[in-house]
Amino acid sequence: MKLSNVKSWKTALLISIIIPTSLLTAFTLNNLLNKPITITETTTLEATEWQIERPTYITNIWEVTNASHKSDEILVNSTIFVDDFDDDYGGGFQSLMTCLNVTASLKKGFIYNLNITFWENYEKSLIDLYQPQEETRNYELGNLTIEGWAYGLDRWWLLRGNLKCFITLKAVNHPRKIQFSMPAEWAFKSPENQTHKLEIFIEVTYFNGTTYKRLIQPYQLKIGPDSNNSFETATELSKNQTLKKLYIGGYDKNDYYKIYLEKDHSVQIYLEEETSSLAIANINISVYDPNGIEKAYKTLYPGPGPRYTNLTLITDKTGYWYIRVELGGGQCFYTLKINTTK
Ligand SMILES: [Ca+2]
Ligand SMILES: [Ca+2]
Repeated sequence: MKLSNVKSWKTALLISIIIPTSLLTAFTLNNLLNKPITITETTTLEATEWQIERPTYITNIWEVTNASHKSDEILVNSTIFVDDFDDDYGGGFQSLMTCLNVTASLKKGFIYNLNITFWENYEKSLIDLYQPQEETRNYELGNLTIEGWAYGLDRWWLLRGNLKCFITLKAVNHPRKIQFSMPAEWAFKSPENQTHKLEIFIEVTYFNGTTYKRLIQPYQLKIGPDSNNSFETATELSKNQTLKKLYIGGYDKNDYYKIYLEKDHSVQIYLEEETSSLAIANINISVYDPNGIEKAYKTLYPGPGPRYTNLTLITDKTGYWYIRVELGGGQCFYTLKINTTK
């Protein structure tokens, strides 16, 4: 073999080694950066449920629902704060303004990402996230960066199937802890008797030092009318019960309740308007005996003054006694308390 031939052979060999190696290096780096992780365990927790009667007009709700999960590896806390009910979203939409908050921390390893999806099986509804990458003042990102998000806009409600909205966040620099909060306005255009159900899935993926795992916290939010608008469909109460955040107003003109009582019992019925909702109503409250005869009656009149009333009576019959809460005007959330003694 001539020397020149040896040289060119060696060069060819060198190139043939160098090129695949550089390709391999690039491929490996690329793979390390974007390699899909293998999740060895996915745990879906029990859904946290929250519901409320559907109001007619603007009113404060101010309710918090939350979920907490703690294991040997991870602690995840989440809350959904429902701020108010609005009727001015635009385009004839009503809406619930909410704020969602998630914190997660690990004993060892790191948080990999956080994904949140919103689903509703109803065409004319949407979740408005307020442009996450522009309106950052509404967001708390902590150790997270926004990878992607989308929601139905301009009345194109559906993203895919029942998926209304998603946001995907990647953890930065392998943090052991994340803290995140975001606004989400749930807007719906539907008749007043429509019940809406929204499912939210909060997914935290983490590396525990050995393997990747995913934890899913579902939420189910529901808003819709009650079904207690007649004697026949009265909501049954038990003795000594307190019910909060009941609604009357607008389309919901009557709430009926029933309670089984024996003869010669003393009954106290207390009704109070929840004035924190910034809404008040004029209410008539009546009590009927098992034969449908009215036995007690009170009115919460318009104007300032206490927004509560008490009724007391002694039962003279055994059977179902009825309470009717009737709207005089306006709207409000109210608390209803029943106490019975022999
Ligand atoms: Ca009601
Ligand atoms: Ca009702």
